[in-house]
Amino acid sequence: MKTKPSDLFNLDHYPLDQHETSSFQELIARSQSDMAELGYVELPHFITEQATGALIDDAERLATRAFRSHGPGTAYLELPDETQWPEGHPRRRWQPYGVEAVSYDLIPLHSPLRALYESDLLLRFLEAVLNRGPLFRYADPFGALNLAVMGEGDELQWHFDQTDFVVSLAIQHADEGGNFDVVPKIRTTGDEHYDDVAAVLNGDHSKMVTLPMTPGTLLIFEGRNSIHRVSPLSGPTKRYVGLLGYDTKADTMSSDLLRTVRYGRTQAFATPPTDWPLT
Ligand SMILES: O=C(O)CCC(=O)C(=O)O
Ligand SMILES: [Fe+2]
Repeated sequence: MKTKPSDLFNLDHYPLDQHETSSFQELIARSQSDMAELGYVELPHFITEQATGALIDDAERLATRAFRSHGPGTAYLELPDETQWPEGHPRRRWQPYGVEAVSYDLIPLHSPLRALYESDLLLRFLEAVLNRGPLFRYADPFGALNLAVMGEGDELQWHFDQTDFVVSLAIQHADEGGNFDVVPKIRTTGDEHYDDVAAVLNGDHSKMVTLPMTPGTLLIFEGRNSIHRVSPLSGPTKRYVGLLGYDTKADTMSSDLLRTVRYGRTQAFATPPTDWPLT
């Protein structure tokens, strides 16, 4: 059975299907002002409670398909040029990370997470909020949609994203930690603010905001200039977050290097396997 938008989205609070109404216009205006002021828009209860429950069940099944990546990483997601940056410089600060990801090509056709991502209602809403012209789902068969799975001891290091924005969906919280911490707008395109970045890496959390990300929350986040992390988590409950890839260009693809590191493969499945593990 095909998932209907009203099964997924909390249309009473977020009238995605009624662009002409004043409540939709107000939602867009509010979201745009949050984006301009804070660099993110947090939309709690975006997903119905019932759909959130279905997403959790789905995530439990999907998690068995996750590929684990871990290691030291930098805030700039690159190998530092040691001839250019002195020791101790933020560009040369290595931090541990550990996360598992289920790539788009492994997410079954009937998955509610896939239905949500492939919904045009959601795409049109994001277009209205971001106001940068037409938006496209990533063409990349790996990175277009991910389920990020994190467990005991996992964390994601302080970093800046290399994309203009990320759309994430909170599905399940860890028992402890696993918070999404942000220092909004710590740098600008012209000024790196290395001293401020160094302070954050040294544990200065005075300008840090922790976003609650209660399950069912949709977060639209500009991560290019806002340093952020997922704090170390503990306890047996997994943290599940859906990462939805969009761009203002039609053909965004991941490199073979990124595919190898994050998904452990470079060749995508033509259709999602129905059984896992593969026999
Ligand atoms: O898991 C999250 O909440 C955010 C992940 C993140 O920052 C990223 O994938 O760049
Ligand atoms: Fe990020």
